[in-house]
Amino acid sequence: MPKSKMKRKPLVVVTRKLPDVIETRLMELFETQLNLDDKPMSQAELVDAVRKADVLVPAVTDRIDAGVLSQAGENLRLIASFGTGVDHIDLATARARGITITNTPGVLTEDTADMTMALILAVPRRLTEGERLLRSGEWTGWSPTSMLGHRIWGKRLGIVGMGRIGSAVARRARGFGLSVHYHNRRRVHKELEQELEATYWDSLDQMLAHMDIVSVNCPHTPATFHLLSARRLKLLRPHAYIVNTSRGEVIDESALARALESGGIGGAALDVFEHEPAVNPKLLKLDNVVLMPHMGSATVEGRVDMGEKVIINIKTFADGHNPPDRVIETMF
Ligand code: 8YV
Repeated sequence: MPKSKMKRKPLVVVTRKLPDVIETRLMELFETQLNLDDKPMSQAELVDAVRKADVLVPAVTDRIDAGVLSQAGENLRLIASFGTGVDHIDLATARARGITITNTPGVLTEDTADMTMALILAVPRRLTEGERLLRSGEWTGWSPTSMLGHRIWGKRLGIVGMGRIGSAVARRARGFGLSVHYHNRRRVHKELEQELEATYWDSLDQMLAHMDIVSVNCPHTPATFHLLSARRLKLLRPHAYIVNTSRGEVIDESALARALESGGIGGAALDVFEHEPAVNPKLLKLDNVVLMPHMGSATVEGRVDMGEKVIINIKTFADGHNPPDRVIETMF
């Protein structure tokens, strides 16, 4: 918790290139060190950053682990992360050192849900496969039996994690005629369940065994690491599709690649990977897999809104108040 207003302009170190309008405002308000080349920082460069900064603005590509945090200077009071997920930050070590963590929740919900819906459509309807065929020059024209996919209307969608993004996916899915099912740590409020016409499954195992499409929308935490394990992937029906716009670590990626290769499941659409930017080479070879380079929230509007949140969090903190988007470990 901030004890008092910062006496001078805080030194804010930003680890990645942000939208120009955000960088300009950061420089107006604070003493700001930008990363105009956008070259991801090494662990040694992150250590340098936390040694001098009053405020660090990292992103998902920075590993702010105990090794980095243990070398932070006394001045480092706030980590205002540019993004919603905070699995790249060692929250316990930060708390022990009295460092406040903020994130940018809410402003990328709709964009991420749009991407999820696009991926829910992309695999059953073979969108990227069709595009590849056309661009290859091998398309010989329409035929009654070519490029047949599967209808999604009337199918069952199982959402793993019914938070903001999961709910936004559910709203879209209903418009496409999918029936909505979900598994969550806690059952959501009755009103929300009714609005979404969503069926709650206490048992993830049971839900997986009955779904046509599964969408992963929970955060990555120690409790959700490999939540979709090799054992659970085997519970899915052979025609089922998996969509992941959350974090790669929630699915055992090697087990998923094996299941896709062997026909254990019907297909997958992945925007996130366990070892980004590396992607399991088996996945790259499969036609029933749609792969995206972590662009679920990649809209101009979303990035500016995220930057605005970062600024508000830093400014509020520097003025001696509790920033609006403080991350409390139990939230994740
Ligand atoms: C962001 C994300 O682009 O906010 C998140 O958790 O996964 C992404 O959509 C990224 O985190 C920015 O740091």
